[in-house]
This record gives sequence, C-alpha cells and structure tokens, in this order.
Amino acid sequence: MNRRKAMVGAAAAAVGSLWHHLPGAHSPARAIALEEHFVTPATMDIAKGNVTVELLHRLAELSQRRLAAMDEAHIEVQVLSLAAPGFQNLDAPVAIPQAIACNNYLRRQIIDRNPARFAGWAALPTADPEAAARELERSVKDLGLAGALINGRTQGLFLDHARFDPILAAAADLDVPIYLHPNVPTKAIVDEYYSGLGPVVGKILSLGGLGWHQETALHALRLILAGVFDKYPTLKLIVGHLGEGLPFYHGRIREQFDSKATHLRHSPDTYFTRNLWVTTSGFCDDAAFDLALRVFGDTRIMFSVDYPFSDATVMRGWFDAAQITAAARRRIAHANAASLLKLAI
Ligand code: GRE
Ligand code: ZN
Repeated sequence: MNRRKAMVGAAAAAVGSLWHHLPGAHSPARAIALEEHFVTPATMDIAKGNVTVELLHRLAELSQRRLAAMDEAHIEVQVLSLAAPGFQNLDAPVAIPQAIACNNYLRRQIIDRNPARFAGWAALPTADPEAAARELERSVKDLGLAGALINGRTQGLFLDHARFDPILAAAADLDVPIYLHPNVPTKAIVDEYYSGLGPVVGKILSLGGLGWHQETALHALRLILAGVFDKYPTLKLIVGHLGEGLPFYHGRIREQFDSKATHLRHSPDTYFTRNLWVTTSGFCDDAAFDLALRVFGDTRIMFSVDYPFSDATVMRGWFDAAQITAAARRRIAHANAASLLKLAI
C-alpha cells in the first residue's frame, strides 16, 4: 500500500460510515494466486492440444498483459506452473532434460525478472520418480521454487503407486507442498467415459466440465486410503477447484470408510484437515465455497484463479463479495499461502 492510500484508509477508518464513499479508500486484501499457468517457448507443444490459439498466447505471455490482469484483480503474486499435462505424459528420457530446462527458465527468465510478482512450482519428470525427486530437491534448494505441481496420473498410475515414493519422500523431507492438478484423461478413459457426445461436449466433459475434477478427487482420496499420510505425516497436498468435489463427499467418505479403513491411523477425513489444503481456482461459486469452508475451515482455503483459463477480475469480484469475516478474507487471500509456501510477502 502506498502512503497516500494508507492515509486515506486511516482517515476512512476514523470516520467509519464514510468508508464506502471515499474513492480508492477500500483497498482489497492483496492476494497470492496459486494455480496460475504458463508455457515456455520450448513447452508450447505440450499444452497445444488442449487450448485455443488465444489461450496459448496468454499462457506464453509473462509481462504487461499478465501483470495488468494481476493489478486489476489486486493479485500481488502468481505462483506459476507449467500448463497441464506438464511433463506427466512424457517418457523419462524426453521429460528429464525438458523439466530441468523448464524449471531453470521459470526461475531465471520469469521470476528473476519480476521477483515481487512471480513465484513458481517445479514441473517434474514423474516417469522417472528418482529423477523427479532429484529435480524437486534442486528446484527448491537451488532455484527457490515453492514445491511441485503434478498433473494427476503418470502412465496411468496414481501417485500412491509404490514407484512414486521417492517424490513423496522428497516433498515431505523438503517440507514443500505438492499441488495436485488435474490431468487430461488417458485414451482408455476417453473411450469408455466420454465417447458418443460429439468432440466438443465430450472433450469438455472429460476436462473442466466434470471428468478431470472427479479423477483428481479420486486421486487425493486414494493417497489418503493408501496410507501415504501415515507414512509421511507432514506431507502437504494442495487440491484446486475448491477441493475437486471432496467437500461434498466428506460425510459419505466418513460413513463408508470410518469403520472399514482400519489400516489407517486415523479416520480418512482426519487427513482432510491435517494434510490437505484447497484453492478457489476456477470456482466463483458461493455454495461450493461455503461447503469447502465448513469442511476445511478458513485456514486451509487459498485464493487462486486458474489464469488464463479463468478471469482474474471476475474471480476477485466474487471473492470480495463473499460473506466471510475480514480475518478469513485475509487468510484466504494471502496469509495461508504465504505461510504454507514460505513466501516472504
Ligand atoms: C487448466 O484449467 O488448468 C487447463 C490447463 C491446460 C489445458 C486446459 C485447461 O492447465 O483447462
Ligand atoms: Zn489449472
């Protein structure tokens, strides 16, 4: 906040009822946004199949236009991630050097040019879990990235598969979160679940229309049921899209598993509020937000947009109008993210 705004704000606070009438006096909480995507020149082809030409341009643009959208929505920091599917669908020999180059580019060509406005998630070559774990460590220790964003399954396997253990161990060891982002469905899933609806509607249904959210909820629940959070009690998992539907299933999950998942140290829903955090990415929805608040509480929800797939100003307007306390708004806008990601802002 600059000095002039601070003084106007102080004056407005002093006169209370005038607050709403002073232009510029109401300054929304600065926000950190966690599910904000980009592509590098070398990774444009990865996202190409899933996005329009216009979206591809916006993914590749990391200066004036993006910063203007952030300013308009009072977003101080975008925590950037390579657009889905990232390197999750590439074989190890291709993915390893590309991931290293991409994470270097993110740090040196993007964050270093605007360190006050951008932070980043590492993109990992998950097809080789040992290499992915090494790259996560390098990304955090050498590049200062906040953790990793992983787009769902790798070669059809969920992260609870034993082969991915080195990645989970590294995240727990480094004490950085993993952001579990949806991935495009595999061909088998597309054929069985999404055929027969035409190419446009079928494709949307397989992605943001429902399908990839459901798979991500399943993925997070599998990690809980596999005992990953008993093995790594401090492992932190971020799930976007207001929890990908998990809040809706909270009661049902308790009812189904509480007495049956006896191999776990706690009831499955306990891990919701020990190991999981959720973001608002892509959702301007009061009902879903209220549910997420009831299940996760205001210390585990974090503002996000899903730029450029969602509109930052629309998301911000919705968030500012949400019926929550000033303390909750501050936590959700930035305080929760700043502490979880250890961002110094
Ligand atoms: C998203 O919502 O994050 C997304 C991508 C890549 C393609 C389409 C899409 O990351 O909706
Ligand atoms: Zn996204």
